Amino acid sequence: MIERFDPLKGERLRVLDEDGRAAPDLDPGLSDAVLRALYERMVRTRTADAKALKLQRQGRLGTYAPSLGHEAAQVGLASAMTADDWFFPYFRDLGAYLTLGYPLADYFHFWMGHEAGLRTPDGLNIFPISIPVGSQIPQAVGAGIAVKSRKLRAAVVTTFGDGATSEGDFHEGLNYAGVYRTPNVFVCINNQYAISVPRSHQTAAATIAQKALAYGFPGVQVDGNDVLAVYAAAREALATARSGGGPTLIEAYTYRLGDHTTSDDAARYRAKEEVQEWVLKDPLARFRRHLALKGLWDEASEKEIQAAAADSVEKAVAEAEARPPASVDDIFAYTYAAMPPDLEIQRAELKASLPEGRR
Ligand SMILES: Cc1ncc(C[n+]2csc(CCOP(=O)(O)OP(=O)(O)O)c2C)c(N)n1
Repeated sequence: MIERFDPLKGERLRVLDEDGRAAPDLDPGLSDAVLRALYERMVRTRTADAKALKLQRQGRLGTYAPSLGHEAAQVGLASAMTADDWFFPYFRDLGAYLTLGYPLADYFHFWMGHEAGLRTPDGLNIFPISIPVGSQIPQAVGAGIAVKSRKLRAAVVTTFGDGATSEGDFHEGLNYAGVYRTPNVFVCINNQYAISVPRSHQTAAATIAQKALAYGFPGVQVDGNDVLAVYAAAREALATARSGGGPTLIEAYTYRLGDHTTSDDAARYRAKEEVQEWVLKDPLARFRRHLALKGLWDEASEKEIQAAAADSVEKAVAEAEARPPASVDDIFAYTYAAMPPDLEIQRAELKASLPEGRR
C-alpha cells in the first residue's frame, strides 16, 4: 500500500476524512476492541501531557516538550509495534512510551529531573530519549545491523522531528540503512517547526518522505493526524523490515499545537490563524467521529475514558513525587555500566565540595 502513495507527486496516505469516514480500500480493518484501545491511549496521552505542563508551571517538573497534536502519530506508530521490535525515541514521544507499556510514573520522574526515570524496565526494548537532535538515527541503524546479523525477526524504529532531517546524522543513518538494507523504520514527525524554524527553511524538497528515494528505499507521507493512516503505514513498514525487506521512511505530517517546550512562546513566531486551522484538525476529535460512526463512542463512554485516564495520571504523579530526591551519585550513575576512573574522581570532588547533608 505504501507504494501507492508517491511522495514526488505530493500524494499523502490518509484513511479517515475530517468527518471520520474511512476509505474502505485503505482501512486497516482493526477490531472494535483495538479501535477503542487506540482512542483510550490517545486520551491518556493528552491527559498526561496536560498534567506535565501544569506540573512544570507549578515548579514540580522540569523543562518539558509537549505532545499536544502528536497523539495520533505517536499512538498509531507504537500500536503497530510488537514486543520484539526496538525503539529509539526522541524527546516528544509520550504517546509512544505509554502505548509500549512504559510506566508513566517513570516517564514523569525523568522529566522531574531524575535520570533513573529513563531506566527502561526489563522486557521493554526502548532506548533512552535522545536530546541531541538526530543522534538516535545512526544508533538505530547500528541496532538494525545487530538485529540483521543475529537474524532476529524484529524491526528497529526511530522517531525524530523535521528539524532532525537537516542533521548529518539523518543522512548518514539513512544512507547506511539503504546500502545494508537494515530492518529500520524511520519516522519523521513533521510538525512544521523546529522551535521557531519553519519546515520551509529545513529543506527545499517538497516532502521529507521523498528523501528516502535518494537512499534507495521507500518513503511515504502520511496524514499524521489520522491514527489509522499512521497505523497502516507503520504496520506495513514494520512487516517489511522484520522480513528482510529493508528500511522505510514514514513522514507523519502533523502540527505541534503547543509550544516547543515549556521555555518557548510559539505565539512569537506562529500566527493565531495558522494554529486555529490545525486545532480544527484535532486528531482525537477526528478519531472520535470515526468511532461514533461505528457506534463505538458516546458521551457516557467518553466520561468513563476521561475519568480512567485522569485517575491513572494522578496515580503516576503521586508515585513519581513519592520517590526520594536525586542524589549526587545519580548524576554519574546512568552513562557507563562500569564508571571510568576520571568520573570517579569528579564524583569524589563534587561530593567533597558540598555541605554534609547534600552529598
Ligand atoms: C544537535 C542539537 N542541536 C540543537 C539542539 C537544540 N534543539 C532542541 S530541539 C530543537 C528543534 C528540533 O526540531 P524538530 O527536530 O523538528 O523536532 P520537534 O521539536 O519539532 O518535535 C533544537 C534545535 C539540540 N537539542 N541538539
